[in-house]
Amino acid sequence: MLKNQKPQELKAWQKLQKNSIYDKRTLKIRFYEDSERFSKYHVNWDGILFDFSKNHMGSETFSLFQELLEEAGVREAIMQQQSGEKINVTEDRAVLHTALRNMSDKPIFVDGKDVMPGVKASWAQLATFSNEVRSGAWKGYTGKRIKHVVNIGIGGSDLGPRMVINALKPFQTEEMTFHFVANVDGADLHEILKKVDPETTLFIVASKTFTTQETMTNANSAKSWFLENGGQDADVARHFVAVSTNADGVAEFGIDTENMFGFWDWVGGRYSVWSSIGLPVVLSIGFQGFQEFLNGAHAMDNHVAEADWNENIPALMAVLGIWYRNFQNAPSHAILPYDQYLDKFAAYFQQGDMESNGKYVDRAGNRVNYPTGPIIWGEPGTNGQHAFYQLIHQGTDLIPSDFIAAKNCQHSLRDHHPILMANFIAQTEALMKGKSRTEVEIEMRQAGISENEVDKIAPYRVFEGNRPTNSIVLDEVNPYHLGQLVAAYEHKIFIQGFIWNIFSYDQWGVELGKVLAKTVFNELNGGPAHDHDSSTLALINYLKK
Ligand code: G6Q
Repeated sequence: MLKNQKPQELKAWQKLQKNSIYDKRTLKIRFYEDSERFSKYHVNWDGILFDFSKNHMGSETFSLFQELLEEAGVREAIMQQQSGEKINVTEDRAVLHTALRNMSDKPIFVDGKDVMPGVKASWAQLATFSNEVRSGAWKGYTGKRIKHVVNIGIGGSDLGPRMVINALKPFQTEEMTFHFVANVDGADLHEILKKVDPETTLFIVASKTFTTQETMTNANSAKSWFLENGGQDADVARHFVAVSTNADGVAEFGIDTENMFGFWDWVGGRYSVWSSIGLPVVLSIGFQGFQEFLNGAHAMDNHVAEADWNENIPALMAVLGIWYRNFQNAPSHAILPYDQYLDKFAAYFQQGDMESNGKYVDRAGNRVNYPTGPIIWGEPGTNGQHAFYQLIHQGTDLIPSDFIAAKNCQHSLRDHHPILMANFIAQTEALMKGKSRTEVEIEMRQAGISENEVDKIAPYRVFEGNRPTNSIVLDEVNPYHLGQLVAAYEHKIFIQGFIWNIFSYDQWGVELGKVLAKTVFNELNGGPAHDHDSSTLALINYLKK
């Protein structure tokens, strides 16, 4: 069990509190005073450059970060997680997505049983099935190969494969197209069904519980569509497979459990892309590619467990996040990938982070009196520059941001890449430096603007700067480096949740949503009325009509 400790009682936390008050030098001054700043505050490890020098910290803050990680016992917590302890206390489960990418020979025990043979068996099942489908040996009911794969799932059973498939498009087979249906809004499935045909489509029904209303509704509609458009009951097995932990539910739905890819209760939904939930990824890039993805994550698992704090990428990301959230009042954190293939990355970690650390009850069951998980948001650059960056540059909130880029691009339009990279670098520089009143005035005078106008407009054109950023540069977005990157964020989330003294691996807020809708649904369908407030009641009656 992870220890229960109030962060404010840690000495390092108290020292950081003081440090945040007296060391207010701006980033610009810090860089001016210390020409070695970049060399002190970056990590270059295994194809990833992590530059955290553009952050509000000096050498004292940096040592306090390390002191905090040490005093809190983060090293031990990581061990507890990776060795299969039941750290998800409210659900009485281990948290072992790291086992899904355990490429070492080390066994990992849950309730006295090594989970690795099961993990390896699932790899074998994924490899065999994906080889058959990718090669065309797996045929649809009219003897044609599979050309479309439709993943039906939501939340953790959707966002992971969706994000990875997008990120690794350059590695994708050209034989198949991949589609995702998540929303119970029929429009989602309807639009996909317009693009596919029953003879060549494989539906993957992905649901850990196999009870989720949205997924079951979409799966049933997809099955009806299949049967109404030429498929027979006996053909379902060639066109529907399931990824789940619930064999009974799968059988009841009518999918042959031979065609079921299992995983375990110790895999959280939002951490499940490494399991059979990654099936669309395996079909897309092949099992070898998937293993590279796992390899990258495994390397990061070792890195977080072993690297010294001053060069430990996830640990540094975590304490920097705590620094801004708890000591500088930052309500949100932006993830800004300068890579179009990573266009779902921010959305993916919006769930990963907010569902994990959006909690106000600590590990002792008490309400916390300090902020926990920030709002996570973001979009790829450069698009965001023409939209919400305004608020990052000149808004009233401090928004620490992660800029993610790749040194080498994965397309042939080579001229574009230096432009993209120039924008990424220029933004981090501008956010850090800002533009002073004097600079603005000189610029305006040089442009021949009248003194009167300079006086009037100059204040609006001033940028305070001093906006912190991390820059994360991968050699390229390939399966290995993507695996590292995703795992780095996962570990960051865990370390933050651990220090905040909350349980990062349950999601009672999500469970609530799953139950609430059922009551209202029954009422909308003429079921007995429940006691509601006037607004809820009026809405129900309005939609009933
Ligand atoms: C993830 C959450 C949630 C979950 C979905 C789908 O950590 O628990 O996003 O993944 O609600 O659940 P099923 O996979 O059980 O359908």
